[in-house]
Amino acid sequence: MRGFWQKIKGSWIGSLLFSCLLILIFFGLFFLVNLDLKPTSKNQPLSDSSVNFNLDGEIKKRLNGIDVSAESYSAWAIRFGLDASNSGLDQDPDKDDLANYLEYVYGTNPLERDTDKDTYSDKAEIANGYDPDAPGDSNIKPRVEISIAKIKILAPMIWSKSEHEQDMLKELENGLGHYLKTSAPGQVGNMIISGHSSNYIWAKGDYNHVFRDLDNLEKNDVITVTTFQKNGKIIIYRYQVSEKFVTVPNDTRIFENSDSPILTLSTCWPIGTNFRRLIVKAQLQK
Ligand SMILES: [Ca+2]
Ligand SMILES: [Ca+2]
Ligand SMILES: [Ca+2]
Repeated sequence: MRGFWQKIKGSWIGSLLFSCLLILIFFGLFFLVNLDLKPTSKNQPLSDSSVNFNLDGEIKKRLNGIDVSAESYSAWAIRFGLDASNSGLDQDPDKDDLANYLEYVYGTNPLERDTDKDTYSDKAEIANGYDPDAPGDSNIKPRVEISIAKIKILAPMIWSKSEHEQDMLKELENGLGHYLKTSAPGQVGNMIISGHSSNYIWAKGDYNHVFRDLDNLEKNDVITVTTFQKNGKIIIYRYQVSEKFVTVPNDTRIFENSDSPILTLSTCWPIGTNFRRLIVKAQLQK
């Protein structure tokens, strides 16, 4: 063996073997060092993309009835710098009483109580039907559309500013009327919407017969209420018909409040008269 080493010492084969040995030692050490640095799965810190890994499926289940735009919950949480300690769907890091998943739905900042800085908190604005993300305007309400596929209706909802009949009739020229002081789309309580089933032949506006076919609605039919916020968020609330009845205009059942989000549609009935009301009640799909 010693003879072999002496034989190749100084020869080109010796240099080659020596270089190969150096390379092997170098890569061997590199591999060992890296093995050592690699964290075990037990103490591996959560990477950004795994923080909310299991919340995307959960939010889809929870938001059945409220649709939101394409950004996943995980991507949204990462964009705002939420981490494993404060990104839970029900957590409320900015303590504005609006859980993270609702901040995600409305596109508000989960780390700011008052995203648009108009002095009203995100929660207070949403609960009262205001746009929570409309900088420079504390008074803006989102544009709202109501559609009922079964009776082929697509009409704007007009936020009524008055309880006087003449003012409300004026508003009905431009769509369906949202009764002042009743609930906002998707919010707890009773949201009351009225529309014409008929009107005088000379009456102005495109919505004089909008609720003409309201009587065709049946239990479980869907009424879709879509809100369009200034920040581009489009939120779709789906209500399902729960009951339908004809009654006198001042029946308390029409105005009765609720501890869950409900929708009441009202129109004059029978068509061409003004003595009774056809009422359709619906509940927000969960
Ligand atoms: Ca919050
Ligand atoms: Ca907030
Ligand atoms: Ca605000």
